Amino acid sequence: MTAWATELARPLVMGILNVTPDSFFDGGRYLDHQRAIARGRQMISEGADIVDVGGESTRPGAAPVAAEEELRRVIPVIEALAGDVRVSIDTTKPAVARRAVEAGAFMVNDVSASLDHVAAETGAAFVAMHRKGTPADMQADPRYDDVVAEVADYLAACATRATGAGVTEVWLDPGIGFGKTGRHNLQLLARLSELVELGYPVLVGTSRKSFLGRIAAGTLDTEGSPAPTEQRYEGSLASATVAMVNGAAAVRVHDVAATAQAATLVGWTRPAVPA
Ligand code: HH2
Repeated sequence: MTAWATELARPLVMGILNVTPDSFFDGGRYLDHQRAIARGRQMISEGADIVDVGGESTRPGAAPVAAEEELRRVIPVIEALAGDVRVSIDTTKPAVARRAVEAGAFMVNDVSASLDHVAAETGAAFVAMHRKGTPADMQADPRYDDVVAEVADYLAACATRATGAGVTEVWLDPGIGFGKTGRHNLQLLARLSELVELGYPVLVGTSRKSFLGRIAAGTLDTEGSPAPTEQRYEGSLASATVAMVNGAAAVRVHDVAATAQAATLVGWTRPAVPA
């Protein structure tokens, strides 16, 4: 387990900063570098422990972005923020991960779980996330015999490969919404301890995702439309809290201030807290 993350009294809050035109919640808001940097600074003041900078949306059906464009989006933002907060780079491209670490990122957050060699080379921490399929097809009828067991097996193999490659700080992420139905996401949250027991810090990202819109609209098991992202705040906070209570070492969120309060509360209500 990672010393700096586990010594802290509370789970960590990773603030999401998408420097993209098309991310499903904050797309277009922070495409301008000055706005992105200002939002990063705001998240720091709201209690973010990590700011996760991304230059390519992973939402279902998102258009791929060339490495040059992704670099143009993220590098100035990382350079501006890395002196003040731990910055992670949310990418699946080796060249972007490398340049981001040079620019000050301490962690490679990789939804494809394939950049362990870059993390090893650069000395960065590494998040391996589970996903089934690609953004183009991942939500087309995903099926598992036992989603938690499959995700745990996959992440255990990723961790073994990453440590074997020389990564010194490995994090695991169940990949909420990446090739999973609403029921799959809920099972992963309910049985998160089975992932925590693998012995690596676990990161969970539920923020504003569509299963929360389904819960808000009462359509979890139906064909009805999910409630829009603006109506998923309560579910985001509640699901992040469930994840933290069930052992997540960090949660990846858009709503930093509220989640930081929840994280503090979770930290102070852990059994080991002295009277
Ligand atoms: N979710 C998204 C992106 N990156 N990384 C990790 N480790 N875990 C996640 O659950 C995760 C992630 C998708 O959310 P977002 O960045 O808000 O949207 P988009 O991909 O449209 O930019």
